[in-house]
Parts: sequence; structure tokens; C-alpha cells
Amino acid sequence: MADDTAKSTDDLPHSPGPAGGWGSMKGIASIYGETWASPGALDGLRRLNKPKGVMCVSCAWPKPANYSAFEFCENGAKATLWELTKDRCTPDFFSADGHTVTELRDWSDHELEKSGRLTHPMKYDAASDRYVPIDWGDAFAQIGATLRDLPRDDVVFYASGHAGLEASYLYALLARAYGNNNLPQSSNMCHETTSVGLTKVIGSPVGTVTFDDLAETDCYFYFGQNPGTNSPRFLHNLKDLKDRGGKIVTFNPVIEQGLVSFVDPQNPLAMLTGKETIISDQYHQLKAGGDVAAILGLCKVVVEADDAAQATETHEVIDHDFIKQHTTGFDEFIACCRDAKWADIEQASGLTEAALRDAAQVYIDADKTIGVYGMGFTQHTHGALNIAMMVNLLLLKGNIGRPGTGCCPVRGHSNVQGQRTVGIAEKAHLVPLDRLKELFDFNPPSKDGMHIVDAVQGLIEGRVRGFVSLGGNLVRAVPDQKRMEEGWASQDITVMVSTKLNRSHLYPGKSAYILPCLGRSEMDEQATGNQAVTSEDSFSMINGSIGHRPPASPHLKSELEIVAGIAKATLDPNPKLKWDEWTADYSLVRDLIEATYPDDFRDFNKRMFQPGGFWRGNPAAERIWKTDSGKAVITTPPQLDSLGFKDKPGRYRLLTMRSNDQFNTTIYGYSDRFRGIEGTRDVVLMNPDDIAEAGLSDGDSVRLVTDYDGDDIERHLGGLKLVAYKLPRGTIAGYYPECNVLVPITHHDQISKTPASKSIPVRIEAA
Ligand SMILES: Nc1nc2c(c(=O)[nH]1)N[C@H]1C(S)=C(S)[C@@H](COP(=O)(O)OP(=O)(O)OC[C@H]3O[C@@H](n4cnc5c(=O)[nH]c(N)nc54)[C@H](O)[C@@H]3O)O[C@H]1N2
Ligand SMILES: Nc1nc2c(c(=O)[nH]1)N[C@H]1C(S)=C(S)[C@@H](COP(=O)(O)OP(=O)(O)OC[C@H]3O[C@@H](n4cnc5c(=O)[nH]c(N)nc54)[C@H](O)[C@@H]3O)O[C@H]1N2
Ligand SMILES: [Mo]
Repeated sequence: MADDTAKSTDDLPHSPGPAGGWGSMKGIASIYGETWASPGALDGLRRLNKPKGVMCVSCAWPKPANYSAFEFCENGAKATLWELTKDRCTPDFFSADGHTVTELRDWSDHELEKSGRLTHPMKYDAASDRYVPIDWGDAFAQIGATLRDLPRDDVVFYASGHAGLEASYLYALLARAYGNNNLPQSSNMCHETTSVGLTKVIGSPVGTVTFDDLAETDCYFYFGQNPGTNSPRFLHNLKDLKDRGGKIVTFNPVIEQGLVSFVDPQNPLAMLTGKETIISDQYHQLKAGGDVAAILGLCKVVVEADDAAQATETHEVIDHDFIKQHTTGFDEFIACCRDAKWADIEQASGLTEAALRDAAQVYIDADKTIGVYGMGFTQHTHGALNIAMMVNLLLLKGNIGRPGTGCCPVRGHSNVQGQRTVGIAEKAHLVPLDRLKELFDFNPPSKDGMHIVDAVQGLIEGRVRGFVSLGGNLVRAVPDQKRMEEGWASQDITVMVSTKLNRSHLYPGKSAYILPCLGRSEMDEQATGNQAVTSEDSFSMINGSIGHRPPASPHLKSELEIVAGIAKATLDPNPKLKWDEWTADYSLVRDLIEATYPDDFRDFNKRMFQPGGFWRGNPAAERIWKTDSGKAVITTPPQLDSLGFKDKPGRYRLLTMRSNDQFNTTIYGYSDRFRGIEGTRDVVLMNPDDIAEAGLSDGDSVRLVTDYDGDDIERHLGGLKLVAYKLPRGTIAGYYPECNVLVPITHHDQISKTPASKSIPVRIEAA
């Protein structure tokens, strides 16, 4: 029998206090002190997430229409202050008295970015092993000449989900006019599982809920997402539900403080009295990768309850009318639920039958439920199956497409969803190529381009010869980082559009350029004045954003201007491609977006400053299922455990997670205060019984070795301190991106290829 893992919230280790509260104020103050952002930066915070203000550069959580005085969270404030730092990484940093690129490889990610905002366009000089300043015009001309000489299929145009819709639309146009669909994006490592998996079952690549649903729901089933750190403004909605008497049931191998309790830092009374709200009614610490089995257990109880209700003919638990009218696959799935053995479910999930019965009862009792998930769901070999299972659970009671119900994938980068909407997509069928042809009079390529996994394999094998990066830090973010470094540096050309120095700059291609850009909170003055940009959040709401801060350096260009500069230097002249006019007035680009996607972007320029944004719409939210069968698909799981992951003695499931002091590969500092880990990120968290069984002790120095059946490549990471932690047996945890050297590039979700960073098979050795 597995342990009973439904925890009472006063029984938690490493919970120094509720999420929010004074701790979050200290968190903001520590970044303010460390970066010494200019006093005007605080004005930037006041404008965050309000109409005609700046849309936060941190996560993609939506902005409410009824905003309050401070519409930002601890981590949004940190991201903003980090961007508005006074520190500058000028050409002096690389001058004769400064640093060589090779030397900088020994710097930490924190130290690299802490060098400050990049101020000048730079080119790598191999003779001195330094970046040296270059004139913008020369940089564009050289980049254009090199790209023109390369075979079209060998160049990749990557985007991290940050740049606004206008720059992103033009970036996708640049790649297609150049001649390929090699447009992988950070979501390939993130919510690609949602784009592919959710489309398969409900015909929509994005979540179905909006704030109205959150305000009406009775219940959240909450899987594998850490709101206290990664989407703190969501804590307000969770608290609202608790204040209304609703229920929250959480499934997560790690006890995350934001899902335990919360003090609203914007509520003076709560701050003074320290009155906290208990968030999760039940907290189920399942095994990493145990969600398919856990949800099957929940569904089994729902089916049993429905059988019992029908026998007495008093009511039904399953919404049979909805199932008949709107779904396929019900009978097969119900048979699977009935056949499933509790012993197998307990073994695969790490949860007891009793715990799952408690959770299922909440689901049965609730009229309206929302299913929430994040990376704990998507970054598995069976990520798409996780999503399909959650959709099964919701469909049983008609919990999609009804007010107060739906699926709520919590997206990452602030515009990651929107970039996909406007054409940054490696899959050609997702883009209206005919319309592009009509609008711009060229033949867009119809062959699919490279996913990030294909691009990394291409880099490792030397097939990819040129890389343009619109933001991001790909070398550090991807699996198999060590092998990637070599492949990256052997390219003909690397072009990074960046705000700060990062590890990807330290493996320059034969010619290598850093093109520094404005941040979203800065003024973007063009010929027709200060330009607005737009982004799309997790609820498919489109918002305008206007920067008000002076640029970090007079030499910076906007992302859109840089894309246009590269395009003009690279592409054959085409009178329909009006790069200069578009740069002068971004509203013309919004007109193009509307012309390309008329259903999504009707009256784009008129509606972009609507408070809370305008909704792009989602057929699945209206029970129109754009699947092959025209119905929502109930999926029968082929097996209960992780696909392609075999347990064996001495093999652990390593999950990689974010601390409270980072944004992806940007490391603000070394305080993961909600987990009680301070001063270091080089740790492995492990269950005390597992530590004893492995013959190790809390505090030991250890190394992790990848124990992967898929290949014989040696992957290891040493210098880690073992920390006894309340985790399920067999599941261990470490930080992303440090652990990326351990992730094999072929270890990914079966249908979307999202790297399985939440269940890496590893052994642990005393160092
Ligand atoms: N401050 C801050 N905000 C961010 C980011 C950041 O780095 N810092 N990153 C942004 C980005 S790009 C993204 S994608 C999001 C990421 O936000 P999250 O989706 O919260 O990502 P992770 O931190 O990777 O945490 C995933 C959670 O899943 C849990 N988990 C791991 N394995 C499993 C499992 O098998 N089953 C279940 N049920 N749970 C599991 C982990 O314990 C953890 O709580 O946040 C965005 N917002
Ligand atoms: N093991 C493991 N690996 C993971 C994950 C995991 O959970 N575990 N998570 C994955 C996920 S969810 C994601 S989204 C990826 C993230 O991968 P990326 O999106 O590639 O990485 P980031 O760390 O977000 O990129 C940081 C860099 O972006 C640049 N930047 C910041 N702001 C701007 C801006 O306004 N404009 C431009 N042009 N550049 C800017 C800065 O130079 C900064 O150094 O990593 C993935 N990798
Ligand atoms: Mo992400």
C-alpha cells in the first residue's frame, strides 16, 4: 500500500510562512536594492498591467479589467526592476581590461545577467576572444550577406515568447520570405503539449476559461503548477474562491507554499493581522509522472458514484446528455475505469485509494470545476496523455464550455501564446499561407520547419548552420546542454537579439552578433511617435502596452526595428514588404495581423486598450469542437505509468523546477524562500527514507548520473548538496537550468516532443 499522502496543512516542512505577505515585499526590496533600479522604475511598477500602461514582462497571467492600485506581484516587480536596472554591460566590459568570452564561461548565470543591460550592438572577434562594438548598419549588412549565402533549410529563427505581436508577426514573415518554416519557439519546451494535446481532444490549442469563469467556479483541480512563484497574481483568484467557500484539490509531488496558504500583500488589514487564507483543501503528493493513474482513480470513483446514483434513480453524477451529444470514446473509457485495479493505480500514482476517493468526492459534489495545470503536466513523456486525462475528468460532468468551468493551462512567457497566434509556428498547416501569398506576393514555403528538438539535434549533428534568436537563452534552456554548446559554436552565424548577457552569447558561431533591444517598459520612439505593442495572455485576451521609461542606452533598437533591419539586408526587394513604413508606425503591422487573421483580430487597433484586453474567442468554450470527429474526445489511456520510463532499483525520477528567485534562465538571486532553501541552487531534494536506503546522509555532496535506456551517452552533474525533503519515495528534485545537462534530447513527450524535464531517469552517487 502506498502512504496516505493527503496532508493537513499544519504538517509541512520548509514552510517559513504563507505566500505573499511581508515576505513578498522583502523579495521586491531585495531586487530593488541589488539592481539599484532608477527611482523612476517604481513609477514603472505603478503602471503595470493597467490600460495604456506596461503589460508585465514576467508571466502570461491575465490582467483584470477592474484593476487595483497595484496590479503586480512580487515576481512581476522583480522582472520589471531587473529590466530597469542601472547596471550596464558596455563595450568596456569586453575591452582589453575587461573579460574574454572563454573566461566568462566560468561565471554563473546570475553574474552574467547582473553585468547589466547591453548597450551597443556587438560582434565577436575571435582573435581577441571578445565582443567588440559594431555599427548597426554594418551588423545588418554582414548578417544579411551571410544568411543569403546559406542553404535556406539550414537557418533557424527561434523566438522566446516575449516579443510583442507586431515584431513576432514580422519575424515569422521574415523566415517565410527567406524560405523556411524553421520557427521553433520556447513553447516547444513548455506548453507545446497543450498546443498539440489539447487540440487533439477539444480542438483548441489554448485554455477555455476567462476571468468570468474563475469568478463563478466552485472548485479547482490543480495539477503541477506553482502559482506562488510562477503566476502570483493567480493567488488572488484562488483566495477569492476560498472566500466564497469553494474547494481546491491539489496534486503535486512538492508541497508548494502558494498552494498551501496566502496573505494578500495588497490587503492592508491582512498584512497587519497576518491573516492567511488556506488555499488547498486537499494536497496530494503524488509521484512525479503519477497523474495519469491518479486521474484514472478519480474517474473510477465518479463512474462508481454514477452507477450507484442511477441504481436508485434519484439523480446522475455523469452528465449523460452532454456525453451523448458532445463526446466520443465514452464507453471504452468507462470500461477501462471499471477494469482498473486499485493496486495498480496506487502503485503508479503513489497515492492511496482512500486519498483518491476523498479527492473524487469533492469533484462529484462540485457543480462547476476548472482544471488547472502547468509544467508538472506538460513536461513528461506522457504529457499529452496527462492533458487528455484531465479533459476526460472534466468532460464526465460537462465541465467544459459552461460558465464557471473549463481547462486552464497556465502559460509561461508574457506573449508566448500570442506569438503562436500570429505565425511563429514550425508547422505550416497552422498558418494561412494563402493569405500571406495574397498580401505579400511571394510563395511561402509549405514544408514543415524544425521544432526545437529537431533544431537541437540538427545543431549537435552540424546540420544547422545559422541561428537567429529573438530573445531567450537557448543554449542554457534546452536539454543536453553540454552537447548543444559544441554544436551551437560550430555554426556559420549566431545572431542574438537580447537585453542582457547570457550563456548563449558565450558559444559564438564563426560570425556572432549580439543585437541589444529595448525592454517593454521603455519608450519606443519611431517616426510617428512612441509606439505601443500588444501581447496575448493565458486567457486569449489581447492587450496593448506602452513603455514610458527612457531607454537603457541611446544605441538600442526595438525588436521590430531589428527584425526589419535583418529582413531588409537579407531578402530580395519586394515592394509589398514595407519594412520602413512598418517600423515608422506599428499600427500598420496590426492592420496586417487583422488582415491575416480577421476572426481573431477584428478592429485590432480600436480595441487594443480595452481594460482587461479583448478576447480572441475560443470555439471549445462554446462547445464547438474542431476535432476530426467534431466532438470532444474521451481518451482511454494505453497504460498507467510514464510512457518510456521504466522504474528500476537505484533509478529515480528527477523533476527540475524553478526557484522563487529566477525567471527561467535569469537568476535573480539564491533565495527559494517558500521551500526554505537559501544561498545555493546546487541541491538535490530527496525523501529521507530514500536517502537512508541509498546509504547517504542529509548534507552529503552527491552527483547525478542520467540513467537513460534510450542511448549510451554519459551525462552527469556533480557538486550537489543532498537536502532531506518531504517528497514521495523515488521522486527527487533539482533546479532548472542547472540540471539541463542531464536531460537527453530524445526524452520527450511522445506526440508534441516537449522535453520531459519533470521525469528524468537518474542515479545518485556520493561525490
Ligand atoms: N517568477 C517566475 N515566473 C515564471 C517563470 C519563472 O521562471 N519565474 N517562468 C515562466 C514560464 S516560461 C513558465 S512555462 C511558467 C512555469 O510555471 P510552472 O508550470 O509552475 O513550472 P515549474 O516551476 O517548472 O513547476 C512545475 C510544478 O509542477 C510540479 N510537478 C513536477 N512534476 C510533476 C508531476 O509529475 N505531476 C504533478 N502533478 N506535478 C508535478 C512541480 O513540483 C512544480 O510545482 O512560469 C512562468 N512564470
Ligand atoms: N530542465 C528544464 N528545462 C526547461 C524548463 C524546465 O522546467 N526544466 N522549462 C522550459 C520552458 S517552460 C521554457 S519557456 C524555456 C525558456 O527558454 P528561453 O525563453 O529561451 O529562456 P529565458 O531564460 O526566458 O531567456 C532569457 C534571456 O532573454 C533575454 N530577454 C529578456 N527580456 C527580453 C526582451 O524583452 N527582448 C529580448 N529580445 N530578449 C529578452 C535576455 O537576454 C535573457 O538573458 O526553458 C525550458 N527549459
Ligand atoms: Mo515556459
